[in-house]
Amino acid sequence: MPRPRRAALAAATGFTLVAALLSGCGSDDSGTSGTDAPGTHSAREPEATVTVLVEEDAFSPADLTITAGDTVAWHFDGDLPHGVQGIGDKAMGLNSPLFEVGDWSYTFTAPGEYRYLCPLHPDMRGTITVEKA
Ligand SMILES: [Cu+2]
Repeated sequence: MPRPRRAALAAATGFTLVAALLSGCGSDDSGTSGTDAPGTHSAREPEATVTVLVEEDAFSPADLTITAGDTVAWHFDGDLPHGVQGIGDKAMGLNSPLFEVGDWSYTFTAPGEYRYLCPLHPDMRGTITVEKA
């Protein structure tokens, strides 16, 4: 289990990123959190942040399915440095710094299958499947 302080930090980081994304694209639903207008949120699920834990020899979960617009936050907390690096053209934007302890997140806007590995430990692999929103 992550220590509460670090978990709070990760949550805050993810929220800031989503908030920045919302304001950046001029979405009209920013600032309406807390209100629940009937019929406005049934067509589309709100964006979510899903956490992948980076363990010493694996990503957990290694295979993950999300919806376009969702953010994946990788949480690093170990004794060895690890990173997230996309495999192939589709996942070219996936390229994190190396962390022993830290958090890195990426928002997936286009549907598809994104494969990645840890550049230092190529046996550590994962796949993010992004479904159409
Ligand atoms: Cu690694």
